[in-house]
Amino acid sequence: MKTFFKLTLLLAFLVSSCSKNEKTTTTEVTEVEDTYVKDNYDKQEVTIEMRDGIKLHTTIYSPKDKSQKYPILMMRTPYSCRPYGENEFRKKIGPNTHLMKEGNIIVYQDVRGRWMSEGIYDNMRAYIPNKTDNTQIDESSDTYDTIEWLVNNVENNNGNVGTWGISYPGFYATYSTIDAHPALKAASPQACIGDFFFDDFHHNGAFLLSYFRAVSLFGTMKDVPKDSAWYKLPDLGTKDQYQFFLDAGPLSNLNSYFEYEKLDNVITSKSDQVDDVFWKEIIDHPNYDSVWKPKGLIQNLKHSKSSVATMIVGGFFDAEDLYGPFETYKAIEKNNPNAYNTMVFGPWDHGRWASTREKNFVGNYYFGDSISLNFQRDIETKFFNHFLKGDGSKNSGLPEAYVFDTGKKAWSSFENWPPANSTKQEMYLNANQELSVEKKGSSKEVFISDLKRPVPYSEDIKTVFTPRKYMTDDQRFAARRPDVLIYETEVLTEDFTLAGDIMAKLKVATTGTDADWIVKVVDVHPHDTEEQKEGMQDHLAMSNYHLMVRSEVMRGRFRNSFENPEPFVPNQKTAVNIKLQDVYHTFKKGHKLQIQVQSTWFPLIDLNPQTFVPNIYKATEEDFKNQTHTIFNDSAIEFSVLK
Ligand code: PG9
Repeated sequence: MKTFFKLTLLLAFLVSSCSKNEKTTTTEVTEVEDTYVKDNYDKQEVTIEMRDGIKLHTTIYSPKDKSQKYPILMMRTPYSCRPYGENEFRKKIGPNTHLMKEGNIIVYQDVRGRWMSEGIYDNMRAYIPNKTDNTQIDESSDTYDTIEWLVNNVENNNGNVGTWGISYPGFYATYSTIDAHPALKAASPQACIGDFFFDDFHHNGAFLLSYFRAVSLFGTMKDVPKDSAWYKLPDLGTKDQYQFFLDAGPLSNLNSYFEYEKLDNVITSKSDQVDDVFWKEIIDHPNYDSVWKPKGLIQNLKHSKSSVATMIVGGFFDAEDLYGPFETYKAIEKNNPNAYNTMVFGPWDHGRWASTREKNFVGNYYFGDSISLNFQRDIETKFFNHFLKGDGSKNSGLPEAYVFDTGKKAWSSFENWPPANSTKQEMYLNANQELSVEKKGSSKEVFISDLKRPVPYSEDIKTVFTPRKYMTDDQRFAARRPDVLIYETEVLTEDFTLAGDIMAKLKVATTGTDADWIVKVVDVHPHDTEEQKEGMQDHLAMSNYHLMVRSEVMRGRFRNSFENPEPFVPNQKTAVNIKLQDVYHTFKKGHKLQIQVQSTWFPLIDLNPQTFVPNIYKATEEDFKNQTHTIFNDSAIEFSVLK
């Protein structure tokens, strides 16, 4: 967006938000009677025919008050429009209760192949550019055909459409901007998946074993509409997922969980190994290849229409989709510099900005009151009203980048993200656990990576559907292990703010021929901290709390290419660069900045055999070997520092 507009927006927002800092009371927005929707909205269930003849189930909630026309707000979802039945009503509808109470036409749609819609599902269905006939369909064409039907058939609509969604629904909201229907005026992709090789199921090629139970939710395919679940989540029979997966050994030992007894109307992968279509994709395609690449949406944002105003929303502690929202915002900025494209990143875990709770925590860590509630009232509602009910100009009164400093616990508005006054600064991983701007002599640290005792990613004994809380967990349990190297600054004598991404430029060696490298950025709190302890697990204390601010893994075989993995040469010094997603965090005076480096992170991610094999998903017990790893002190961490 042009600088003039950015300055205007920033000024307008600062004025408006100063006047609106009054505390949102819980009663103001969250006391919604269970029957509010039923009392104030009519419900229709229709099937909308797509250009190739497939019919998609669509639920329409329209305000009973017909005294005015309303825009259409739509969420397309793989998670169901439930409850089904025209006399069954959701308790809340729309992005938030303000937009529900003001009156909008709220639409939910089961995407192709899911729940009550016809067709066959395809995870992250690849975009087809330059379609030549009606048999060529994707989520862009399905959205276009749906909007065309809605604006021509739903009574009392004002001709403007908005899309929104969190996570997978966020992916469909991003998709709606590609070859967008002219009635689409606004889209808010939130925690939007960008690419399954970097979001959710994989991080830089490592498989998120912590997503194991989620695979079947998306890999059990059906070919008829279903109003109840046709899939089942594997029951591991224990709360101790660390022990379960450690005992399970190689991933191929888990295939049996994806052999489904014959289920009606279920399409299987017809393979000799597994029935689950998605699990077969995962285990047969360990590299970033012709299966994963076309499914990545970021590359296709050059086809986004600049006529659609976008507000990308994410949480700095989102364990599921961080790559997606950051890369979606940056890709639209790059491809459509004149589009209205903004971002909001707050102190949230996955989707928490939709919460109506007064107090905002992520795991053990407290960030403040009414953060989500104020976002819903002052940002999200304003965005949609401006573009769907207002003049739709670029003068929305909202900032370009509205981001929460997770150290200071306060919002900032920037004209760009990353901020123009954020500059790169390197710090070296020196001897004596010292992290400092100068490289001191020549040294190295060595540790044994023992695959029978991998570093836990969390102290919690819990079998998850997907990971969440660990993103702000205290990292002292790891810092005190011999196979986790730590490097930290002196106690800071002044505030030190990071704003932007972090690049770990490691120089490593291993006695093996493959290895994973994990880097964590930790805010070490003073022993006498005043930080709030409320809501913290009993075995923890804020005194000396090691708050994880950011973390990431690089599966070493992919260090030079995600398409073509390479072994390490044993004992040869090798460069491994790991990009850690953006942060906005002030390490306050009296705190320390700590870097942790390790090679296992279990069972967040699967175990690397530490010997190079063609496909880790098909590795055997014999491939898994303990190795000794080395980190040299010309390893540097490049920070984006706000001056
Ligand atoms: N991105 C989230 C997810 C995707 C696939 C499996 C499990 C979770 C989400 O849609 O919530």
